[in-house]
Amino acid sequence: MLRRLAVRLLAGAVVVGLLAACTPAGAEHPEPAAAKDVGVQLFHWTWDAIAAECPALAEAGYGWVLTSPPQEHVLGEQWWTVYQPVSYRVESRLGTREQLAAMTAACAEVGVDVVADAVVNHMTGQDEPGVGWAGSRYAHYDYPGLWSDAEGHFHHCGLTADDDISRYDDVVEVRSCELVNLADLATETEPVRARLREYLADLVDLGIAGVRIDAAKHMAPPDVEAIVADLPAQALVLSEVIRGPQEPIRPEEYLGAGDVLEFAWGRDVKGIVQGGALRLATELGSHEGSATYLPSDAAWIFVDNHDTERGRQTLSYADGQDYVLANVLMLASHYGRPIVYSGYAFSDRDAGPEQDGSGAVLPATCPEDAGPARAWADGEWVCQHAWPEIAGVVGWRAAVGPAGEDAQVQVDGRVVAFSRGERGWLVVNGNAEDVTSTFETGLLPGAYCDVVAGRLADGACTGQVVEVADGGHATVTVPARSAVAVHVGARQDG
Ligand code: LAG
Ligand code: CA
Repeated sequence: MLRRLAVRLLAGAVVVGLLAACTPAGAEHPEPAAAKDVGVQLFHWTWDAIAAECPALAEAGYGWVLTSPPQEHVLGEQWWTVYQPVSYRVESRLGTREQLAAMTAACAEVGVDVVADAVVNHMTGQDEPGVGWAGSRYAHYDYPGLWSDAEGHFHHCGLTADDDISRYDDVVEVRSCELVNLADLATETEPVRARLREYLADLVDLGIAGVRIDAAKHMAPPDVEAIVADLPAQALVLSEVIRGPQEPIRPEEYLGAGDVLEFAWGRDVKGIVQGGALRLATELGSHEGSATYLPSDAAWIFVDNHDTERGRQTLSYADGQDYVLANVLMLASHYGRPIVYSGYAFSDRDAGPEQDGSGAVLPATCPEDAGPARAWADGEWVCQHAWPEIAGVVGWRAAVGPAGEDAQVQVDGRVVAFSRGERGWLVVNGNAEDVTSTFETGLLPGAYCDVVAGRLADGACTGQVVEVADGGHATVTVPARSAVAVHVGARQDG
């Protein structure tokens, strides 16, 4: 289903007559939409910690969680050991099979879906034999009872000196050679596909509602389609296909398997936020903007993820207020659907999360003052999803629902306002100074609480109250490089 894009960019006008000019006094406010399309990637959160967090996620307005890979993996402290599968036993340093099932049950109880990261392109990258987290023995191309070279389960591409991928402009190499020495599964063969389907079916039995397909670019689209073929129709499938401008493999090729992660959005929004012309963010993915984005209804966007926060292509928690602005723009976006990222602080790219003596990951906890201004020590859980500014706008998105016919954008210089009919209104300020202005909000008259800087607690707003007058006008101060967001679910006089 194609969602209608109703972006209207009206440069240079502070107040533009949009929506009905007057609303009858005392008209009924609409109910919040209670939409559930915001995901959150809880990178390296344990199953127990996610289970404990789900009520807060539901309360904030998140619809689903993306976990780190749940299968048995190689030993080692680095974060990326979980991307080297040893078997498909659901037993990892993030928790046991029982804990995973308990997590999906606890989250389902509060209406939050759990989506697992599925590593199905490859096995380990270890040249020496070893033992995995759950005790399974393995060698680079031999996983007893599962995969072996003798049975033809692996690719040996023979196209490069060490069988490693070297050229991303060669489709065959990208899909049949090894990604950083990781033993590459022969995903075009039926036995391999069948066993991978079995793994995903097991995850579904454990209550998993969808999968991220790790390294999808490194498998041909029919392989990915075959691997996800038996998932329930409503399951979320997120293919990870990193868009490379000069590369022949296009993310669009994977739409037959389900939805696809759009890497371009996070890369493009970084420069836009740093430059301050926030209007440009509303054009990302629209026809005027870039014809190269995935179709909106199949695209998932993100400011950063665990890979990009370790590179320089996107913003990350270390960018503080710019990161908040980018997240607000994502959550207000008419394009695609958003995934908020939440990880731990690091200065070494390889550093894993804090672990106990056995290597089990310690449960995540969020500091009380988690937010853009805090200084983070290595290993601390950054809890971006709980930063008040981000969580508040997640609640805004849940309350206003998907952008429909009533979705509008108004631009005045570096100030951009998003209107969502009578359900909500949001404004971002790309200037280095506060801006006070009178806006046409489209809202019914009333006193609304700004959920970026404040919260409605026991009927009182801890931040700015936006007084909407008859006709929808409101005079609002938008803090420098920040935002104000109001919605029908947080009315002081409601
Ligand atoms: C992904 N998407 O396609 C993940 O998002 C990404 O995080 C994974 O790489 C990659 N695919 C493989 O699943 C990560 C790290 C790599 C790491 C790899 C395997 O970014 O740095 O490679 O996981 O653990 C590491 C070393 C390599 C080494 C390899 C094999 O960095 O030097 O060759 O392990 O031992
Ligand atoms: Ca492959």
